[in-house]
Amino acid sequence: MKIRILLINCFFIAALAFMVSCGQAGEKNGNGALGTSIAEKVYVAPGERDEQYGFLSGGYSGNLTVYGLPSGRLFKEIPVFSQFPTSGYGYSEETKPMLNTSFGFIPWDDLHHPDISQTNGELDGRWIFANGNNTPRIARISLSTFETEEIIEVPNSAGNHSSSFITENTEYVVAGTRFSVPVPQKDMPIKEYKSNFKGALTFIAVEPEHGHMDIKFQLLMPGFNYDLSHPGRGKSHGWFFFSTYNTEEASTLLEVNASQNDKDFIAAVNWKKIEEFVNNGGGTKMPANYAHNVYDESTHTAKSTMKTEVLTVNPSDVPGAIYFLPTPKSPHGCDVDPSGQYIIGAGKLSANITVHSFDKMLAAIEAEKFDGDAYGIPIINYDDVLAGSVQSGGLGPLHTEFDGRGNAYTTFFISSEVVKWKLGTWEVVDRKPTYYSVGHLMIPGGNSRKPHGKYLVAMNKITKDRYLPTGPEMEHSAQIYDISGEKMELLYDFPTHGEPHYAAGCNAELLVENSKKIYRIDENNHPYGIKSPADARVERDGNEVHIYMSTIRSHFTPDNIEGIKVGDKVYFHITNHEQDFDVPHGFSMIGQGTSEILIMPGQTKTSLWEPKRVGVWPFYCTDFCSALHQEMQGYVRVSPAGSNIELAWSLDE
Ligand SMILES: [Cu+2]
Repeated sequence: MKIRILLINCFFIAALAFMVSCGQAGEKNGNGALGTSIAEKVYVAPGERDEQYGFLSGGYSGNLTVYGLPSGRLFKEIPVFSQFPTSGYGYSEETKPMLNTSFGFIPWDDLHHPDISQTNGELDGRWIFANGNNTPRIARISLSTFETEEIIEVPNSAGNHSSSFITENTEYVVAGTRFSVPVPQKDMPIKEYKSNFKGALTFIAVEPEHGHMDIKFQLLMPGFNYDLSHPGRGKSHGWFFFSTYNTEEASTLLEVNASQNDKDFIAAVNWKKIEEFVNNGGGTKMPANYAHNVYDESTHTAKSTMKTEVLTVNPSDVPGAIYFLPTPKSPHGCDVDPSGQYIIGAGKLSANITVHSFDKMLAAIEAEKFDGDAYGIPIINYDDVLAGSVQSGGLGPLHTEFDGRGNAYTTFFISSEVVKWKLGTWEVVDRKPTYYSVGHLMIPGGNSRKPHGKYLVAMNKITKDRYLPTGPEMEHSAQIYDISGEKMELLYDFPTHGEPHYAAGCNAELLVENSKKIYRIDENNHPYGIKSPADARVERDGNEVHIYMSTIRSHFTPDNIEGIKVGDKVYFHITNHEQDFDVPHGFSMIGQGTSEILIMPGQTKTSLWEPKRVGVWPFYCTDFCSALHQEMQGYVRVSPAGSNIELAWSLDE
């Protein structure tokens, strides 16, 4: 019996070896990672680092995710518009004000398009901006701390979609409305949408030194839907381009009713001209109500201020500043090539890609050759602005990025592919399938004068059959392609969070050097921070108790607190006294109606606890910080509301 099994096993092993070797020989001639050196191109060996950072929007997660390229390894999730239990963002007292809006505390949004700050049209790696669609907001995230530093709400806007793209010296970040709405908002019949609703295109000035944002002006455009936008660059610097759909101004069943016109428009906005008009006292101040939230790195605390006014500009008050470029058919993506000459409009119901010429646009304006107007805004003749059309052979073009070598890459949602074509000749030179239904794509630096044309990341909406199933829901998927050669090569797949839209990427060396490793204790100006564990104490102010607490491996100071009463509001102000890279401590309290918090070295964070029951309740460190992390704990004694137990605290008593 044993011999028979052995023989059978030998036979199977021999057969298997034969099949495997056949398979490998076959693969060598075909595609697939094992047949070529593709795997090596994304393999980052243990201890080695990726070449580039990729920042992918998290869509309805409200967050931004940081990946390494080419490995596709997830490094961090940066909370922006959503509360995030992993770090306590939006739960700690210091960060709650970041999520304040004119509608109150809104701990969620739909983050779509990140864009890295630029100087002279090149990525400078200082900040990354991102938009919240739902409750219109623009955020600025520091690329030294990888934390959200500022959020400004955008009034008179809805569905903040053609955002947050920036001009080539980060003069402005724009926030274009997707939905037109009554401005100011009022109670009116929806049927009267046409000619009564307005589309606000908001230009937010960015202060050059600290990046602080301030709404400079809002253009009140006709009531179309403003979909995507990109800044002019090089020769077209000073202009901004916005794609529109629903120039029909339909208010119902847009799926049908917004597809009636053969062409919608790309709106070309000369923002320098409007800026000049505004600087000379032009525009109308309008009452508004919007939040401006700023995080101060010295006090580790955010402050929310409500603003009450916004400067609006009626396009007809600045003649010569805005033109419409007719673009077939319900254009979605609106992209500008690295030279600033070509404005690419991808009609999502079109098979071809429309390319407008900036020079031809200027010539038509000069010659005043217009094909009528829309609400007083001149429409340039389609043929007078058209540079060319890419006969793509694909279906559903959406977005275009560039490699800096004269090539453009456009995603096709319906035919699920990336198509590479040549700027100027419009000829298709390559096409590769995506798996499946690709939306945005990103080439690091692709939205600048100097793309790093080595990798392309496609962000796909549907993942089915690419990964192990995880129930009805699967994460979306990114795919990385090598675009350094004439033909694109698919290298790797990796799952993404939420519904990723646009992404931004840059070379790692741009950020690594300025990356913050600790917060210096001597620069900690948090009003409740303490410079040393010797300053730890507990103070009562009515029913508020403030605990000035220190953490250092592997204990809290104090670790035992008595004299807390039911009904108190207990603020744990915790300073992490470590001055060593990557040693956060956590804090969590039993029965706390909020998230734990994570405190970085040298940082102070505050967690609020409202004890509801008498007893002795433990707290502990949530982040594994040392071999004795498990011993990092303490107790709070809670007495009845009226009790006269004195406040007391101790360590090692
Ligand atoms: Cu710890």
